[in-house]
Formats: sequence, structure tokens, C-alpha cells
Amino acid sequence: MKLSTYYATFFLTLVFICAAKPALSNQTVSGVVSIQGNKSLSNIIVYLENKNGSNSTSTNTAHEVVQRRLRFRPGLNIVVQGDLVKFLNAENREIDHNVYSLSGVKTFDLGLAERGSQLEMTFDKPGVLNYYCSVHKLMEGRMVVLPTRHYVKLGEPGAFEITGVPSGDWTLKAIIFHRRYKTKPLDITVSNKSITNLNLSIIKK
Ligand SMILES: [Cu+2]
Repeated sequence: MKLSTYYATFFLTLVFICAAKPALSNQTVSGVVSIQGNKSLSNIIVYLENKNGSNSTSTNTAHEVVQRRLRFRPGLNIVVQGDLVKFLNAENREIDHNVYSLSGVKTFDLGLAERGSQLEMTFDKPGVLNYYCSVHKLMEGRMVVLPTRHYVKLGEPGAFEITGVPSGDWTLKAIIFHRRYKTKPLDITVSNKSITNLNLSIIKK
């Protein structure tokens, strides 16, 4: 084997080994969400935000919200920053629907969609926003745009588990829908090892 061929082979093998090395991202972050005074609360979204700003964000998933019987379904949507949402008019009668929001997170008006057609929007800024239909005043939906793909939704306070977390410095946070309560964020470092027994508190403001 010529020396140059030998070096080329060596180099390519090295590249192959580096490329094939799997990312260490199978750690689990778990614990309990507790609420002051044991107040009941539904729909708690627990998530990990990367402290260095390098979140692995968009899941490149297209989410679908259906407009049927004069409602947005589901009424609560969780997407990741950069994700596309399709609003499909799935009425069984000839009804036009619209989607708009005046939120500071994202202000938009997608115009009208007739039965069987759809409107689309990419949510590129994290936050929580409500959206509506200009034709039907009672139609309302809520979009939670997360700055991370590492999250879990809980129906009520209690145990949570977020799997597939890469090593790094993270802040554990939660989005709740109660104006008198707030979450106390927790800073954690994940380093090739799962973290359990965390206690994320929801306290009175
Ligand atoms: Cu409508």
C-alpha cells in the first residue's frame, strides 16, 4: 500500500469512527411537581431550557389543529419553536373559518379557509398565545410554543419524567395556567447520568 493511500485510509476510518459515535442523549430527568397548598391544577407543561441557548429545537413536525363543529380541536396545542401548524377546516357543512391572534408572541391573520382546505403558520418565537376565528367569536384555541423539544405534559401535579436529555446545563421550568401561581425554576446539570428526585415547586405569586 502506498503511503498516501495508507494515510487516506487511516483518515477516512477516523472520520467514520467519529461520525458513527452516537450522541449521549439518553439521560432521564425526573421528579415531582408539587403545588403550594395542594391546590388542584390541570395541564402543567414541564420543560428543560438549555442555559447556553443551544436548544435542540424544531422537531420538524407538522401539527394539525382541526376546525370542526365550530371549535378548534385540540383546544390546547404544544409545539416546539420553529414547528409548522396546519389548521384544517373539517366541517361537514359549508362553513368558512379563520385563524388570527393579536398576541405579542405572534400577531397574525391567516384569512379564510373553506371546508376541506387548510391554513398554515410556523411558530418561531416561544411563548403562550391564544388564537381565534374572526367568523365565530366563541372559537378559541391556545398554542404553547416551547423553546425546547425536551418537555412533558402533566394532567395534574405529580411525577414527571423527561427522557432523551443530552448532557448540558439546563433550567427546569413549567408552564401553568393560573394567574396567581408561578413556578420556581431549577438549574440542573446533566452529565452522562440521569437525574431523579427533583422537586419542581409551584408557588403563590
Ligand atoms: Cu370559525
